[in-house]
Amino acid sequence: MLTLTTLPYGYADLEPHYDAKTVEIHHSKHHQAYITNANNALTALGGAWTEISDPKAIITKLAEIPEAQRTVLRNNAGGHYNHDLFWRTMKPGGSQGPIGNSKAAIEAQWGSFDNFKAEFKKAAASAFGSAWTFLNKGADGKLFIKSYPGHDSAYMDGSGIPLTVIDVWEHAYYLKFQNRRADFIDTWWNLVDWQAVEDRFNGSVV
Ligand code: MN3
Repeated sequence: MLTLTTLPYGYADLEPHYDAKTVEIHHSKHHQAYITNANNALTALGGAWTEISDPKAIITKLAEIPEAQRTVLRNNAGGHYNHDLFWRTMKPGGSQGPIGNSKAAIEAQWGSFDNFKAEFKKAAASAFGSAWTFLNKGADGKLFIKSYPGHDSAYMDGSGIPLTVIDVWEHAYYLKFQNRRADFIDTWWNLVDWQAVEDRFNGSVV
């Protein structure tokens, strides 16, 4: 069964960029609800399905899931995975910017970090409704920015490996930013853990 990941920082530790109340509700209520819903679906399937503890084992094999629970697991195991990635690629105080191989790949793809940020912000700001915007490493090794609806990701269509992600569902920012999603995106850059992105780019953490 899936379990809620303990955050590697306290709820208030992403302040002043990400407020403690939103982080607490987002993790302990929203993220937890996806896990509860996914576990209910795994229980309904029974057998070996209840032994799965890694959401990636679900979202990379959706076609193998019996149809009766496929959509609920797509939405909720996807929600668990995406939130984990969101939490794990932020850190208190953030970091200076891209490093190493992922930095070189960003510059090769977009010319500069600033150009990449502008393209990423454009994608995240314009993603319709409840969505996530990812930086992915494609199967060909090239980086790409893509927004996905609901809790989908590149793992679901096999197009690549997610490196980092911003949650732009309203619950991710509404308490502090209300309708100003663009301001939340601007603020999120202050928290991105580029060492974590580099580790994922290099394949040491997927
Ligand atoms: Mn969320």
